[in-house]
Amino acid sequence: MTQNLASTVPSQVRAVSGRPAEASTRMEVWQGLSAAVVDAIANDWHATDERYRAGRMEHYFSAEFLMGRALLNNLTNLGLVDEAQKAVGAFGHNLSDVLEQEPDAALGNGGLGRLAACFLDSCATLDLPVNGYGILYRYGLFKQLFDDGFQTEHPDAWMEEGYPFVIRREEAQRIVRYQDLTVRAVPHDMPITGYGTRNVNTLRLWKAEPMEEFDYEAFNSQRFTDAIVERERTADISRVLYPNDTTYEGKVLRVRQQYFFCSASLQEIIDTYIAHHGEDLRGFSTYNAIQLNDTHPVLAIPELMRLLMDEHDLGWEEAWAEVVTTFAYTNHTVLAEALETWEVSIFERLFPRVLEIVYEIDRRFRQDMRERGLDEDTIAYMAPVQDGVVRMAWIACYAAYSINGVAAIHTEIIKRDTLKEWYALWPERFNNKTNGVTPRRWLRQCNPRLSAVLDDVVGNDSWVRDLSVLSRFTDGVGDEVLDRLAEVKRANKADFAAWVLEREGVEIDPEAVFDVQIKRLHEYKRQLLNALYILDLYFRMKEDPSLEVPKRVFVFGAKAAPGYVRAKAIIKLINTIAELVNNDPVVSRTLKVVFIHNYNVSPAEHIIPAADVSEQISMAGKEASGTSNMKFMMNGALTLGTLDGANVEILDQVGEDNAYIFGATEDELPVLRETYDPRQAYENVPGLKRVLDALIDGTLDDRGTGGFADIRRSLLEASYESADVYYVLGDFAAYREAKDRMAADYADQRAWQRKVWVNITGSGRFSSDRTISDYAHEVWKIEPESV
Ligand code: NBY
Repeated sequence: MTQNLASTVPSQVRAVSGRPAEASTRMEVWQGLSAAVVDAIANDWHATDERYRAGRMEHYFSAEFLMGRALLNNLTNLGLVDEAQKAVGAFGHNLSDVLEQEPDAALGNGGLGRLAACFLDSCATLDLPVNGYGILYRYGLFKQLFDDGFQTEHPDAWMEEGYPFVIRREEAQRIVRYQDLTVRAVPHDMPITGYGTRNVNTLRLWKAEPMEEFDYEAFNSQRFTDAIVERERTADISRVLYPNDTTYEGKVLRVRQQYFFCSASLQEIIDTYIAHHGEDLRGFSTYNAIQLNDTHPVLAIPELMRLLMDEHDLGWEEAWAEVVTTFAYTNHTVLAEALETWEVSIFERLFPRVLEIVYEIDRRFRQDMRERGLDEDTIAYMAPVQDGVVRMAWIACYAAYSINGVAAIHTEIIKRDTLKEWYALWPERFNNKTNGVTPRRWLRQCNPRLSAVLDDVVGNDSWVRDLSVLSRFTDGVGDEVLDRLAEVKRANKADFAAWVLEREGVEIDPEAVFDVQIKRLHEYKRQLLNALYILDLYFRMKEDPSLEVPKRVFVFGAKAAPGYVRAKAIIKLINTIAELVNNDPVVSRTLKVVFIHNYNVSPAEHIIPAADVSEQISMAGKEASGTSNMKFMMNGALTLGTLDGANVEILDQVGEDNAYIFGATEDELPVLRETYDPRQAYENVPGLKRVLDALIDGTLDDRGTGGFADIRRSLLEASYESADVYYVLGDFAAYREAKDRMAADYADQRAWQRKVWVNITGSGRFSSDRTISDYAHEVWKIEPESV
């Protein structure tokens, strides 16, 4: 860095606003400061790119990157926070107000998209030659508002006011051809800085644009509207992120999106290969590995076959030899409804050549399997194409050299159930890579107070690049450190309370236990279990006003997929319970319920540092990993959870005394299910009848939508096999016991802070740096390259 921000920021702000810095708006200051940051890293960014392209690289293909805000993250990584504060202070602005101007880049739904973003941060910090590839959605995940407690969705035009952290690379555009449409793919690059390194990696997001600025013929022949319509068809491709986080939808536009970014990215990777290693592409996989983030980019498999054969003269065998040594596949779910399949007719219409290649993969697969002696039923089950449907996960399993789950228990489940036929054939391809989260954003940046304590305890900030150093300090810290932890949490809770008051208009007491569940709304995640607990507690307090209940604040944040009717009814239910509790003159002195609207990355940065209790209560076996559980742990919240996903490994780290684990386990559930009768739970489990009846007796008003009755029916009155699929009533008693006990334990602050410290210092394993270095060594076979 040649110049400091004090000298570059005012001129960048002036260039944005056309006014003196002093007269510029906060938004203009955000723009100018951001531009100054890009200016500061430009040379290193270019040097990193040149260096990486010459050697072996890993390319992370993902339809989603849930990046959140960029400016503070970059300032933190570059060690420029204080300098930036002074630079904007010099003309009368306050850095934290400026930072609040920034829109979130919400180009993802939830965990899968945020994982991709954490991975990029770790790759840059570890100097690893890894680029991300995805789509520059004009509209990110919808903005959520509540109208009378009902979710409404609104467009998120996140770049419309200008966004300095994406740089258009006109010169690097590619052409993507569909049977019915040819488009330009224009790359837009985001710099990915690391902590304590000069390397700057790249996230390349492709935008679809029409081949010609105007279709002059159409305009001239007075078919003006036809010409416009054609332009819009192209722009449609990168217009909007699909807001489903589990159920897949066979939409033509979605498969167009997937092919769009896969084809453009592969073309670029091939061109880079040729520039450095010549025209003979038989060495492609020597220099390139591609990680497929779930099945969304699996079209890259037949597309790479097509490019190698049709455009670069390889034969089938030669091309396939490269493909099966290039791709690695990550599975993120065991839910059947999430497995992507596409009707053959869609492929026929969009890319017949790709379909032809898929059929040939299918033909060779069947032949291969017959030679191995598999029976016809198994072959039909595993085949890439069957009954007019292309199955993306099966193509991935057949072609990928590595198949991984995202937590130990999840990997065992995919080996045992979801992908068992593939595991039987190629056990060596299967491996586990337990997820992680970046300690830069999720600790250093969002929790400066706790970071200061860690700096003092460790003696330096080395923990930011190697979180595992904290484990050396688990034992042997004195009470003064525990007292400081308590002070930090209190201060964070006070900040959060002010933020909640301003944003949601609800007053909460920092003395209360802050109990938080933030994640996409899904029945398997069981926000309903939490809601029923709160309602039951409310009734217990009404029934017995002398009951001793610790002060509590229940915090929710969750978006529901717009078409997921029951999930939306659960949101309305929680908001209705919040109203009941918060407006009760007596109960509201002890309990408060807050539903944070429009939950996203930047709200998470306010919420997590203030949490005492981390709700991770999915039905065992359903949550592949979870990643907020890790963020909470790092920030000193204790887990209230089932033995699911990465909770299992958190428990391994901290021990039973330092987490609150309850409920049926994954191996118990099939047995329990055989005799499970939710009606019996309803009749016999204390409190359940009362809360379930409140859904239909007028206590809670769903405004005539029938949503609450449907929720009740889903638990009790559906057909015998499908009632309470997620075992909400089955786990209710255990949950209530654990949650009551946890709140009571909070009173002994010394013992509580001791548990908190064990969690913080035991969180090293859940840094995405650990995850990424495992991928780098075991799957990608890449080494650090420092500029
Ligand atoms: O991936 C999540 C898992 O539920 C969570 O347990 C895990 O920690 C996380 C990272 O591995 N999955 C997830 O977020 N999935 C999606 O967001 C998603 C998005 C789109 C579609 C399916 C799932 N889709 O079919 O379009």
